[in-house]
Amino acid sequence: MRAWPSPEIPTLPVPGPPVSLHDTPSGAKVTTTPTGAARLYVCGITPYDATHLGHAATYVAFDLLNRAWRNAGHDVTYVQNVTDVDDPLLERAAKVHIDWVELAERETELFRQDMAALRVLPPDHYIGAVESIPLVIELIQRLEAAGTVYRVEDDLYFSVTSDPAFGAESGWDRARMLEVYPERGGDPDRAGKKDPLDCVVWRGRRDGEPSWDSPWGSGRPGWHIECTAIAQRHLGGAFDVQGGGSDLVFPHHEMCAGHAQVAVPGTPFAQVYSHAGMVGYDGEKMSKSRGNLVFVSALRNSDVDPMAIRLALLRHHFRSDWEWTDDQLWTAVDDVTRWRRALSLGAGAPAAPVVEEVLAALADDLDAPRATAAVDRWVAATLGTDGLADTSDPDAGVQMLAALDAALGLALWLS
Ligand code: 5CA
Ligand code: ZN
Repeated sequence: MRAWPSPEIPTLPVPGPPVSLHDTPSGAKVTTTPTGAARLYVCGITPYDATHLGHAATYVAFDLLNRAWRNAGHDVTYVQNVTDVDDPLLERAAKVHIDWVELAERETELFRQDMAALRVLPPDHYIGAVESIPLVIELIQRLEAAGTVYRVEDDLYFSVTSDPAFGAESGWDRARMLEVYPERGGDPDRAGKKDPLDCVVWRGRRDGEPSWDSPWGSGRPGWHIECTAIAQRHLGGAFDVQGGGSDLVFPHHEMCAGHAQVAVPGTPFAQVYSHAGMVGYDGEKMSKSRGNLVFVSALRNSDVDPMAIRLALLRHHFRSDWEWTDDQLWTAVDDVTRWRRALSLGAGAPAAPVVEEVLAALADDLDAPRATAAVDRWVAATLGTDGLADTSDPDAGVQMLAALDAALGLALWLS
């Protein structure tokens, strides 16, 4: 599937430090050590509604990782999926009487435009679930050969206990898994399952649903197997980072890890699992099913500068849960105006130590609040908010513009 156009990224004169990231399974901060290109998989959208600020926050977070690796001198291979066939998409399409393919295409296109506006670097491989059905079938055949799948009526299930490491990705106990499972697409009470936590890998055809031929009869892929198949094919085993929002810690990433580790024993799915916090609005997690959404496209349509949206997101650490309020956006609009004013002066307070601090903060578990605070201090010094403007560095503006663009994805170049 087509991704979106890549923005130009300036090359910085001084490389950034190695990149460390909090790893969900170990609970520790791990220094990533890519060999060759850094390999990143970030779970993509289920395109049944427009991109909200929660999605945007998660994709901007992993965009910081992509940029931090590049600034540290690595090439990056970035893969993202689109869950373009799944229960919520089909349910929404039926509800609003629109063809599911059309709905998926429309919302995916809007997502591309939102990501491009926010200057999120595109994935190298942007892969839909539908187009990856042959990969999914191949992977299920491997699981079948390993004796880890079984049939319940027309559906095929993966036996979670076949992965000795099952549970290690989330670190959750069974009670917690069982509690959350039904809310996140699981069916613990389905009769005939060997273990309530087993998950569907191939869902037999239902009336009114799209289906594809397979060795197990016509049907469609389960959710988790989709990401496993796409990541394994395009990134190989033990890739550097699996990313997504914290609502994917369990079951999604646990199941992906399970499928992959059974298909290729001895090779972990990913080396690091990194999770972004949940963005809330009006007291609850912003979610398509709850309907408490602020859409990126709606803000763009009301002429909000996408760089202000991006800055508002960057003011929060990506791993924290936080609540969106409209005044954060207006603060960011003011900040962008002030930053642009300082950058337009050309000369300013010394840039090199600020650039170093920005790169160091981002390489340290993507600490954007620390990075943006360093920029605030530079802006204040340059504008002389205390009446004493510091313009001792003649090239400060150009250096800062490049660093803000390359590291934070904030393009504040003056037209
Ligand atoms: N298609 C699957 C992943 S394979 C999916 O979860 N799609 S999604 O459209 O529901 O979410 C896309 C991404 O946005 C996921 O990484 C999800 O964790 C993240 N996300 C969803 N809601 C929020 C939120 N309120 N705050 C932060 N991130 C969110
Ligand atoms: Zn996924």
